[in-house]
Amino acid sequence: MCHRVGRDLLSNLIFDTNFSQVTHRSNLSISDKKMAPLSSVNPTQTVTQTTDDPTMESSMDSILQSVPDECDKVEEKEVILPEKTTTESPKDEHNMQIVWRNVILFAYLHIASLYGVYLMFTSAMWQTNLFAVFLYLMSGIGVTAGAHRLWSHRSYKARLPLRIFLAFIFTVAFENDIFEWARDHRVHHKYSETDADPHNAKRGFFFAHIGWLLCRKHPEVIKKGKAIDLSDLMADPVVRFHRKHYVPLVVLSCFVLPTLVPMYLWGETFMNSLFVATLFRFCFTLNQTWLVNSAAHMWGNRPYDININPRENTWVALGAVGEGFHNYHHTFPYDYATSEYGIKLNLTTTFIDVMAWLGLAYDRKTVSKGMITARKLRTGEDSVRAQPVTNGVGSSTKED
Ligand code: ST9
Ligand code: ZN
Ligand code: ZN
Repeated sequence: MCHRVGRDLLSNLIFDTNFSQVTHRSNLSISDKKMAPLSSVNPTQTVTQTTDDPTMESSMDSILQSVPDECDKVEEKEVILPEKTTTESPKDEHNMQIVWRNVILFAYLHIASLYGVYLMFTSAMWQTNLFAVFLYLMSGIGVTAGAHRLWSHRSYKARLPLRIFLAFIFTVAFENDIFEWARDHRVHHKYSETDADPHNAKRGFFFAHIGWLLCRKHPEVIKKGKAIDLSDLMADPVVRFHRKHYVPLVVLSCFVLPTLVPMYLWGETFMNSLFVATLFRFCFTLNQTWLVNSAAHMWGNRPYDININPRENTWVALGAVGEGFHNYHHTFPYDYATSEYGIKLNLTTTFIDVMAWLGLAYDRKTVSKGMITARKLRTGEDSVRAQPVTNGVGSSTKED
């Protein structure tokens, strides 16, 4: 009884339990509402529009030229709009189930991290603090250049040694195995901000940030996720190995090695090593990643597509080694730079460029300036403010 009351209270406090489908346009301003949203177009209608559908990426590949020393420029093609989930239930029938093990572990991690911050300023050696920053950046690049831009979006290709390296530094971040991360992320793009989105930002900041890891997934996430094509992931032996041996790999890479290195290389104490280089660094990296799901889906401008909630957020981009340009990224998910501005505030893009220079990365996909400008004029917030729209944003079908 007590347990149930506590659970209900907690879920009401931290989660918006209303799962019912909210349209993509529910929080737009009055002037925005004059526009016909792209998502309202009949899904079978053919329009000139790029798609977030990750399953489109294999077909995008076929329209790309392979230019080894130059980025591929993606030109707009006629494609079918991605399916949007139609789970408009008048009343939510899903009963959210809190996973108390995760609540306790994440609560402990955050409290331990506060102690880590205290130790950073009071007793840790400067080498340990620097090492924590180094691990945050490296594991962050493992998330961004590896799980995100390579495995989830296939926005460039990587040779085997680079894939192994990316898998290793990604493991330091402990954000699930590559397959699981990429699967959830593809579902996030395809069904963004619906019940089928694992971290649906329509359910509030807390849910999008960490709450989604504290409860069982909405059944729609699993149902829609099972229909996503993931064959390319399992075809990669690095992904298969990573999934098969994930537990020992993550224990070693995220916890054991980061704790032992400062102790054995420069004589740090066990406590400083554990709380600064391991627990605080891990927690900090997680929060920087989660901010892309929460803050960058809520705060910032929308120069590319006002019909979607993801935003351009410079602060998030700074902490997430280049991943805060989220309105651009959801509009052009196959661009390896995840931004119109290339390497500006984008450490990950610099990393991939250096790897390309070394011959380890190739087939980097980008979007042409003409296509970006055309898209901004058609669906970006500035164009919408500048022009009264009478016939919906989708009225133009030719952009370049
Ligand atoms: C973490 C991940 O933090 C962070 C990801 C962030 C993504 C950000 C993206 C933004 C862009 C990139 C920016 C990067 C910036 C980086 C900056 C760095 C400085 N489709 O999962 P289960 C199946 S992880 C299809 O248990 P529950 C599944 O296969 C943190 N199927 O669901 C299984 O089937 P079977 C560390 C799916 O029970 C069954 O469903 N990790 C899908 O609801 C059950 O799966 C943790 O803390 C799908 N999408 O539990 C672990 N999903 O039985 C946390 C699931 O046949 N996770 N299935 O095998 C958990 O404990 C649980 O997953 C749960 C849900 C409690 C959350
Ligand atoms: Zn997103
Ligand atoms: Zn993405």
